[in-house]
Amino acid sequence: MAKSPARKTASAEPPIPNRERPAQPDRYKASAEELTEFYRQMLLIRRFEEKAGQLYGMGLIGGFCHLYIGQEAVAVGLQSALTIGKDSVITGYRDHGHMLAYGIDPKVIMAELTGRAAGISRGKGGSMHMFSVEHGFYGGHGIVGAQVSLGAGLGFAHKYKDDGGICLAYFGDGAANQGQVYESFNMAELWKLPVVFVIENNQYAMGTSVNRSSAEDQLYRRGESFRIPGIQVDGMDVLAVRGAAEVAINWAREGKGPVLLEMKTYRYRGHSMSDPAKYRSREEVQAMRDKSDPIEGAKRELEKLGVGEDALKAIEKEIKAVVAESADFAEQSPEPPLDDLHTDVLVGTY
Ligand SMILES: Cc1ncc(C[n+]2csc(CCOP(=O)(O)OP(=O)(O)O)c2C)c(N)n1
Ligand SMILES: [Mg+2]
Repeated sequence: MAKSPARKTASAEPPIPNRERPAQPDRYKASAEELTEFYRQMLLIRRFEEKAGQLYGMGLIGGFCHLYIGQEAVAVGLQSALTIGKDSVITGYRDHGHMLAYGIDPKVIMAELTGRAAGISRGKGGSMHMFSVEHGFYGGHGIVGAQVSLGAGLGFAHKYKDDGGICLAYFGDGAANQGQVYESFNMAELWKLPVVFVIENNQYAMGTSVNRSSAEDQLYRRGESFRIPGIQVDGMDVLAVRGAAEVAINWAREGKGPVLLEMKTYRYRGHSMSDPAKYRSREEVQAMRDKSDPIEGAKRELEKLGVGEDALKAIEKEIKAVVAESADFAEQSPEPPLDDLHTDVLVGTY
């Protein structure tokens, strides 16, 4: 059956009768200092992930490994608008970038990837299962869409405890077709939970493009039947992401209920390290890198703000050292002792 071609641009106002809508976000006006920090964090994620890819190739990382390269502006722009210690975050298995953007030590993330005792989940979780409750980071989930329901639960906890926090619940374009997402939307709006649902639309779910799999491919509209307003955002532009983050986070924090952000982004690498990526052309990936790379975009803006080549080179150098240090740590620190095989095992009776 022929499918109508994907619509590329979003229409302005989805029709939700009698529902206040969040303001259309402006691009964030960052100072040179703030943008330098966004640039630094995005570069850290990029270089960390490149190194993780190398370690995987060398056999030092086992199991699954999903890289975040290309999507850096999403995590950095959103995380920068959160209140650490008050808000919570939950995501899927493509989680290293989120953790780095949240200020978690690259050494313990890399050590988790190599399965070492010093890793953030003591070497037992690997790439997909990392948590940091101190940072309000609730994982790291391998079941597609599961984090959306758990995110609604985190939102419920914020409301129940009246702690002023909100939850950012991230999921992919593929996960957006999961049934539990819509059960969660319903409860979240019904109970006006402080949740920002973030769809990271990187255009593919494993090898299936969003317009091959989704009847409504304008994913920001997916909350409409639950009266959840949605905003579509250029997820390759860290300032656009930060602008939208402020509107959405304020909306949820003010008690107006959940809101949906569709971040239009792109992953440069395969779905995971074992994906030969035969479902798209090299030219498609290259065109995205050339035209929309979030790090190159931030670099151009920084130059306009008067941040010179030397300052950017110094950041490159600093990041290179941080990543090298995390890789050395992850290679040299010991594996968990054998006795640890018997700890953290949940035994229940039903
Ligand atoms: C419930 C469930 N079904 C299927 C899978 C296998 N699977 C893992 S990732 C994935 C694709 C998800 O794509 P998307 O939500 O777009 O996220 P992305 O990988 O692009 O970040 C699938 C089908 C799974 N892990 N869980
Ligand atoms: Mg996807």
